[in-house]
Amino acid sequence: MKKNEIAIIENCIENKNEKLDVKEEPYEKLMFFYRTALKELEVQMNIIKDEFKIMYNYDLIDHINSRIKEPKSIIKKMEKKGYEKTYLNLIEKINDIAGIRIVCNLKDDIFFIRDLIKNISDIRILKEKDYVTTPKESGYSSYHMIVEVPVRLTQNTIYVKCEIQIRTLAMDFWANFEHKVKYKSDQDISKKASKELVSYAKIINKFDNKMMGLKNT
Ligand code: 0O2
Repeated sequence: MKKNEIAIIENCIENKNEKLDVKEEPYEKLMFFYRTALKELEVQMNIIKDEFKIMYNYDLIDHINSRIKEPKSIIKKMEKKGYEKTYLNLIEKINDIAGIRIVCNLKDDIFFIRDLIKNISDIRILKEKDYVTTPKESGYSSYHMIVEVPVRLTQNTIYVKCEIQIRTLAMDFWANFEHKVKYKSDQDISKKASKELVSYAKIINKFDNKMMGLKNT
């Protein structure tokens, strides 16, 4: 187990293998860390957004959304992945309890933003998934980073995991729609509709490439 996970556990939970209970105080304490890390990340991302707008007159970032994963969604994910529902597994294995989404105009901007994030000295990069260069079978396209963000307490600093998703407005439109009708839907959609969604994702990918081409003319 990594040092930071021990640090979070020590601050919230007496027994690291204690069963997860989203109605109890340890869970509340744990969520304080994720909420604070997310606030920290939001500030940093908004600085990038404003800096490019004000200093360079460029809308690098269109908008930023953030959320703490709902308890029922956390439980569902742990069940789906077959993890025993303990606090330790929650901290170690669920990477997107705190999540931020950065939506930009152009595909190029995704990689530019990624590089800017990598240059922020106190953000640690743990993992990256490039679904932009290689979209998922579903058609889903987005750049994912799992990072650790410092939460500065009065006594010490603890690094907390957050997920960053970076995508274009077009990818965001597709993903939000598909999320509702297929990815998180309780009802199965037909094979035909599923195929259609994949084909629309391909159209969006072409559109994003063409828009990038226009920028460079
Ligand atoms: P929700 O409700 O959106 O939060 P990891 O454990 O970090 O290696 P993870 O989280 O199992 O990986 O998987 P992945 O592929 O990195 O996906 C993380 C998130 O990306 C998902 O979170 C979704 O938000 C989004 N996502 C992934 N695949 C798709 C897809 O096919 N369609 C759409 N619309 N979104 C997708 P959750 O927790 O699954 O769901």
